[in-house]
Amino acid sequence: MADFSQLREAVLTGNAPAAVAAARQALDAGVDPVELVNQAISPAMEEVGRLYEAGEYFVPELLLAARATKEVFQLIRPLLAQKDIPPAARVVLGTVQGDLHDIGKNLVGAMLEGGGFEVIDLGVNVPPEKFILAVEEKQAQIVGLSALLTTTMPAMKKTLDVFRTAGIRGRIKVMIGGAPITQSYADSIGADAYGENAAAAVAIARKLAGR
Ligand code: B1M
Repeated sequence: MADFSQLREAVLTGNAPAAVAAARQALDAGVDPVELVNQAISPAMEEVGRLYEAGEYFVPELLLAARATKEVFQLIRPLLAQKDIPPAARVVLGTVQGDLHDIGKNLVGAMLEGGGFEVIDLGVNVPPEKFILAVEEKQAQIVGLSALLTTTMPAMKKTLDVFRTAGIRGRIKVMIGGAPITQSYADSIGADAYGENAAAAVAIARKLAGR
């Protein structure tokens, strides 16, 4: 396995130029971008979250780490898109209304792209109607909802309720995820699937797409 210690360290310390340089070096050495996300970026950001919860990191450190990750994504996104695989399905992805957390959602999006899905990322604080417009416009088969706050979990239920009212629920599969989400919550609101992490999200999306 490749040595990702420099890249992990650069993300942890929020050093965007060093993170991009380490990522570029790994890619030039032939490392698969999906492996890079899985083995370096994802664990590094999970560690950043843990350090914040432990009171060792504060908001500025979080934002710097998030920026470093974002810049690495800018580098690897075109490479993920270049992979010679027909799209497994179209996924409309977003963080639900009221919630501004996007690091985990971005990881999920990058991993889905790496797994051959076409991802339409609507960003954060996405109202149900915006998901519906994107589903209609892009003829998407899967919708991915992310939430990081217990206070925005009900927005997932609301989003599903609006899908039902709008008559699109039968046409799409809905996967939900985020730190406070559980399988039982997904069952309780009638989502089709729960993804525990970005790697699991890809496997689940494949199942939902019938692959
Ligand atoms: Co906020 N925040 N935050 N925050 N923040 C949490 C979530 C919190 C647990 C921290 C804490 O207090 N311990 C807490 C929520 C408590 C609760 O709800 N019970 C919290 C709070 C309270 C808040 C604010 C209210 C703080 C305030 O202003 N007083 C505020 C809310 C803003 C808002 O959304 N309206 C806020 C703000 C912020 C920042 C802006 C500073 C920043 C976000 C920056 C950004 O996202 N661009 C931030 C961060 C970074 C965190 C923590 C520290 C880290 C989250 C993260 O990025 N984790 C977080 C504590 C924590 O989780 N340890 C916290 C790393 C990421 C890789 O993991 O997002 O879980 P995660 O994603 C995983 C899985 O969950 C899963 O896969 C991902 C990759 O493996 N997954 C999916 C995620 N979405 C998925 C979708 C899927 C499938 C899997 O399918 C579609």
